[in-house]
Amino acid sequence: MHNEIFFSSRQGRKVWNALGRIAHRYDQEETPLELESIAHDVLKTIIDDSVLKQICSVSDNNMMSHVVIRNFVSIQSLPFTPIDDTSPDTSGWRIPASALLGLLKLSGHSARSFLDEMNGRLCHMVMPAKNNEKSFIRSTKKLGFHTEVVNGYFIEENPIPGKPVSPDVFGLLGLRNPDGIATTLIPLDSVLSCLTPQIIESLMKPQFSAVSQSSFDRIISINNISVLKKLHDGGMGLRYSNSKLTANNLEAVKALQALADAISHSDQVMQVVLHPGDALILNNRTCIHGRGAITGTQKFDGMDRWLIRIYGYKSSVLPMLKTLPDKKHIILVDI
Ligand SMILES: O=C(O)CCC(=O)C(=O)O
Ligand SMILES: [Fe+2]
Repeated sequence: MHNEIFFSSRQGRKVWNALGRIAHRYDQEETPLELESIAHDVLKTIIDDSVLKQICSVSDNNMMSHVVIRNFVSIQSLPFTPIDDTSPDTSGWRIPASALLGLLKLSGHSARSFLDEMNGRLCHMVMPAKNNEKSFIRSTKKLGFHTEVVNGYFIEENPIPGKPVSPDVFGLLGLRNPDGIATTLIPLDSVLSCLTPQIIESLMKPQFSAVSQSSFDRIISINNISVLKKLHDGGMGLRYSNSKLTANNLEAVKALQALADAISHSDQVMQVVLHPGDALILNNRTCIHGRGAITGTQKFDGMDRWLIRIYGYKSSVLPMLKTLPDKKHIILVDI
């Protein structure tokens, strides 16, 4: 099975037009769960079964670490790239947002966000921002390899509702990318093949801690966790961040260093340039990702690089999430 699917421009236009008929009726921040299921039904009538199978395989931890769909939605009109972390109030980007929601749903995932990250915003804006120093640095720096929400538990760790849970997958959709800046990926199996059995064993012991990534407004930490975890479907899952994951003893320090070395020396890094309308779904257990620095490319002229990012959870995980009563897509993490 291939990681890359190519839509013809006719198919991409079909997705835009079909979702254009429904997207204006829903606000993806208010009623995303209704929108994702309607978008799912619409996409299902457009996408053939063999492609659907490819898309679904990203949810199987033994299958594909990621899937890219080129020209998934042909972008026909778009507001300027925001410059300050806010969503544009014009509706021009609702169609791509609903396309990504529908695609995640087709892959077997429902969209969720965290109240503690950008006030619960579901569609994260990935673009250079200059609203303050912190967001400028965060949004333009090189992003070392990581998994999303490194401080979230896996379902295999039996978290009780109210504990943070890491998304199973996340989706990125390219809206603008004038400098062709790549998202970088490494599949976990290629990293594991560079580690000794002893290091793998050390990484599987609950001797690490993790804290929230910088986009969170609050520090949420989890302790006594492992870096590698056997998953329910038999595969291996990873949580990783160079800066947010710490080792709690000497054995753990050595193992984490060996992992960092394997990642930084990997010859299996894939560069995925998301052009406007390209979608990428990453399995957040079996793939690590990053991005080169975009410092210096930003112009703040409305044409800067712009991606949207949405987290997705498998249906079996949803009951483990505590959510806001009136906005069931927003996850509440207990203090
Ligand atoms: O900008 C990219 O290509 C990836 C962004 C990313 O990893 C993130 O926002 O967490
Ligand atoms: Fe990321």
